[in-house]
Amino acid sequence: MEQEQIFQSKIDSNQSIEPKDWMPEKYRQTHIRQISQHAHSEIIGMLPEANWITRAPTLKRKVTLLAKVQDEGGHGLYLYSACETLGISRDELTAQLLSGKAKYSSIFNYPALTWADMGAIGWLVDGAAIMNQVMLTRTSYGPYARAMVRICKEESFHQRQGFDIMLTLCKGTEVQKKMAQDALNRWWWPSLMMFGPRDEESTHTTQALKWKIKLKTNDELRQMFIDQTIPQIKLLGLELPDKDLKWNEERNHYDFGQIDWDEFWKVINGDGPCNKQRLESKRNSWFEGAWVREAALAYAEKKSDIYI
Ligand code: BYC
Repeated sequence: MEQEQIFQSKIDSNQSIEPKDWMPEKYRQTHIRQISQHAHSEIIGMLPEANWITRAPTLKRKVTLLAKVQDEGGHGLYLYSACETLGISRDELTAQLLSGKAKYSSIFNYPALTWADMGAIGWLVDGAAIMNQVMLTRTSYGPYARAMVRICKEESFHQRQGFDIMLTLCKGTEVQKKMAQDALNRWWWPSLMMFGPRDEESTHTTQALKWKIKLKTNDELRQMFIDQTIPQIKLLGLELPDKDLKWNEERNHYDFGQIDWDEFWKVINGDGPCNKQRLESKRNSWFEGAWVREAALAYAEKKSDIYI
């Protein structure tokens, strides 16, 4: 009881919790869940964009996309390391992902159909990610908060490169502008779903706010994202992807239409457009890459023999 009070008072006074500090088991488990889901999202998130590296329209776009996908891999690795400080191994986390037990962000279960999707993903998906993750730089668990600082810097760059792709397409031919509009229409609703279920249906929010894992609720962040993005859509000269998007003077926010929550729950429960394909692809690369892990291990062992 006393330990629990000391722990909560640390959180209330904005001190960070470090790996060797006492923490309630539920706090530890909640972090393993959230940080590992986040890490898996970064790793699975490499797949839709990697699909376009070989088809990027110019060398400059190819190099930039390659660097972005590589950054996402790096984010996954910082996050797995932060998660390991809670007493779970990387192998256990990988096994949870490959078995389909672990969740990852719903957004990566949608297909990237055209080059404009590379613009929409960078702009909207990384944009939604930043809105959520800037808050996480001040989350209570130290290793997670510190990992988020660098991740956010890189995500901001990704968002700009995505917007730059959209801007170029919107200044281009009619066909290119149409492609940009189609990408916006398809990625808009899944991007809003990234923030999670409505507050009244969110299982973890109340406790997460108390422990300062979350500093804002799912609905608050979703609204902030919408308010920030509408002026950008207008600047691109694109049509709004939802006919109910209207500025509400009284609320000082944009009103928006109904999110299809049935679709959301279907996707997070494994039945979205690309769930099977994503996991299959990850499993294949894990098994096909076994020789690389074995070779790296043999090399490390050989090197440590030399230095002993
Ligand atoms: N997708 O009680 P709730 C990126 C689950 S990667 C799937 O509100 P919580 C990027 C939730 O896990 C972006 N599942 O949960 C990478 C829970 O299920 P369980 C990833 C979702 O945790 C490459 C249940 O629904 N970002 O940026 O309080 C390229 C009830 O929800 C989703 C992060 O992971 C979803 N969208 O709040 C480009 C950020 N939403 O676990 C970009 C860190 C909810 O009880 N995570 N669920 O079975 C978070 O901030 C929070 O976990 C969430 C959800 C806001 C996502």
